[in-house]
Amino acid sequence: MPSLLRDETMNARDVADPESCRRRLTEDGYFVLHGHVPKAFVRRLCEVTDALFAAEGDRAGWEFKREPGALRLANLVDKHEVFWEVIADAVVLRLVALVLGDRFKLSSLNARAALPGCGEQPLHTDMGGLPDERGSWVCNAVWLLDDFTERNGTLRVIPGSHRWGRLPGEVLADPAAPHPDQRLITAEAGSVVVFDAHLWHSGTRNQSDDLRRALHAFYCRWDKPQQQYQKALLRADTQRRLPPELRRLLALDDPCNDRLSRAVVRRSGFLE
Ligand SMILES: O=C(O)CCC(=O)C(=O)O
Repeated sequence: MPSLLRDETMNARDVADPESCRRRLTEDGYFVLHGHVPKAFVRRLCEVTDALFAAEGDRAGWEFKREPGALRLANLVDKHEVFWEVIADAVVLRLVALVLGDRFKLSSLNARAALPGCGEQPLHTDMGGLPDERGSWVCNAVWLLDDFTERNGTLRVIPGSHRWGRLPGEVLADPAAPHPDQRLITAEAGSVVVFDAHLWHSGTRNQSDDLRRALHAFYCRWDKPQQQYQKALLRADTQRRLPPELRRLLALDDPCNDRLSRAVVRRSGFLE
């Protein structure tokens, strides 16, 4: 297996100045790593993801939640080693640390493919969470497996909304409606959008004839429950094969995480 920490240096084009990164994550709530993932690796991720969609069929996503209008896969760390490189990407982890501080863990790794004619979501925060007295506790990294365009559905964000201390459902008459401050993030396949997941955001409608695919590498602060309790979901054989740095990232040997995550109710920002 290639090195898990695939890129030790910040992407020179996009992350030339870590202070400006921090400022953008703090002020706007998101940062786009354009063209971060090598094309061959994007192709490999697409192959494996498509094969899993085909193999899991109607059961796909059963470990978490189903979404009308989109295909979803959950528990991906258990399903192929190629995903181990996704969750451990050094550049992405450095950005996640700017949001969550140095002590964080993977909360879940899912795939989402918006179906043609579908895919619009209400504005939400992930896990329906607001920052607490320690600050932000959720951070998402959306890995684009296809270009995100206005035609196939961009990721929509409301810059700065992670600092408002309110959930969109509490404030907006219709969280699915266009918002005056919304920004539509377009980017090419292989880009990664890292965002403070208290940011109001949503998928938008896929108006193309093809699937629009992405991976969601979702992280949370050490003192919060995982969205998907990795220790319960990963097969014994997977757990045995994982290298120590990934065991740490997945909190497999963390009694505090066991207490927090064992009995957790599955929480999305908007899915029932
Ligand atoms: O795929 C996207 O553009 C965003 C998806 C999202 O926010 C979610 O599924 O919670």
